[in-house]
Amino acid sequence: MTKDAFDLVIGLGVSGRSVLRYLQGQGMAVRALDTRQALAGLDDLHAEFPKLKVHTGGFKKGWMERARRLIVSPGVAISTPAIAAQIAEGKEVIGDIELFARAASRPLVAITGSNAKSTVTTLLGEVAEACGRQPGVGGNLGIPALDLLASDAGLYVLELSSFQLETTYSLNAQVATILNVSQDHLDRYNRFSDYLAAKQRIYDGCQVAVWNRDDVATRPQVPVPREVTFGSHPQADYRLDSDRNALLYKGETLLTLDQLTLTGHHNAMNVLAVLAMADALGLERETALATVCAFQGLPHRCQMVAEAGDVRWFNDSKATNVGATLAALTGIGEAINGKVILIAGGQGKGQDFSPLAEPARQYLRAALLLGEDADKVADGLIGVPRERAETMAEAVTRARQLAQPGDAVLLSPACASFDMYSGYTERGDDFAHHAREVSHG
Ligand code: UMA
Ligand code: ADP
Repeated sequence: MTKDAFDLVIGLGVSGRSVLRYLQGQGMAVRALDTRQALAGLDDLHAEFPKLKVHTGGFKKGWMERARRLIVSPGVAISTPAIAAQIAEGKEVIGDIELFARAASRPLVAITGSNAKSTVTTLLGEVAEACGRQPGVGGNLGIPALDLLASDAGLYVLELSSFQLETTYSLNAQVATILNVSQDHLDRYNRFSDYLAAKQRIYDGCQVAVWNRDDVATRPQVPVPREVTFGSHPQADYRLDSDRNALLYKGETLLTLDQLTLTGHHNAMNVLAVLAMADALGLERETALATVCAFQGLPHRCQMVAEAGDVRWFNDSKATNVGATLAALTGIGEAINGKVILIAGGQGKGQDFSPLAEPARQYLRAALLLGEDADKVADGLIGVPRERAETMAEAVTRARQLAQPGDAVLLSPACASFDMYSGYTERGDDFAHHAREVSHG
């Protein structure tokens, strides 16, 4: 290595900063850049890394050319011309997960999918914890992967996004899964097949692939030593038997659905995936079953936030794509006696909303649509009464007027929130606040 060789970290958000901590801890020379001119938290950055050379406001050409390798944050597309040019020159371009995979000395469980990643990652982490394996849980969720290396974990459970997988080459997970695939992030990918290909990278070098027998796109497209399946398909190893309302493993009943705190078909799938992975890791079955039964789910995922006048209010703000909203609409629609009033809309990310039309006709009393792509969502809900709302407060007030006893009001936007909020948690909190206000006066 030449005397002034350096790694260039691109993107100074949560993951970029974890990369800086890790590389500096390894004694590596690093520089960092962010294409945003006015980068928030620059003072904190300088306080944490006093000697770091930082550039903001674009890709500094000289640094891009001279860097030994580029460590790119997940939110920065590697198809960006300045990065693509370096790839074409043969430069190594990787992300934080690749650095993590090269350094981790404990078994790794890698979890991706269009939906359910956080739920499944958290629940598997809880199972591993209850089984005494001291898991390090993070990745796209919570603690960035490289920060987990500092703790004394016995096992890593990582949620991985397609963006992270794009820049990962040596994952070699002990257990890897794609939970499900539906349209998402089409503002970043030119074709759906590119998104799928990124997800499939999770199986590279894995020991056990756990895939969804109901969703063929989740099946590994590379040979893997062992495959285990879950789903409602008769041939799934871990199977939901809807006639018996039970979860089975190769015909043997593991538990009945009424033992679970979680509800809905989608959550039954999530529990099956967790049990399949727990078995693949050799975790104790009885402890795993007790843990999944007690799990109450995460906030902002079909979470009941208010109930009054026989109307229930559900916050599913984390539904940022059509697949998640379909699951919520069907799950809640089937579970209640009345109808659903859906609050949806936001940034549509180039999705096709028409898959919502049929369940919408079946379960909806009305849809109230918010945000930048409200009209596009409305176009997908043909045949259902639709109204536009300018604010969450307006949508909630109107929902209260429309709701009849036995109904549910569901915030499940099928869209990102950034046109109106800092993120899905702020959107969900806003909904919950107004829902409680109109419910309880
Ligand atoms: N930036 C640039 N140029 C660009 C784009 C971004 O310089 O063209 C800079 C921004 O100015 C900002 C920084 O990059 O300073 C942000 O980097 P980032 O967008 O990669 O975000 P991080 O803060 O590093 O967080 C990332 C994940 N974000 C994304 O993938 C967009 C976090 O997932 C993850 O928790 C974190 O790493 C730790 O691993 C968030 C997410 O929304 C929760 N993920 C998507 C999802 O779940 O759908 C994939
Ligand atoms: P992710 O981390 O992949 O976004 P989450 O667990 O945070 O996953 O859930 C995101 C959204 O997907 C929530 O709205 C949740 O209700 C919904 N969801 C959870 N499990 C499933 C599933 N198996 N299929 C479809 N949608 C799901």
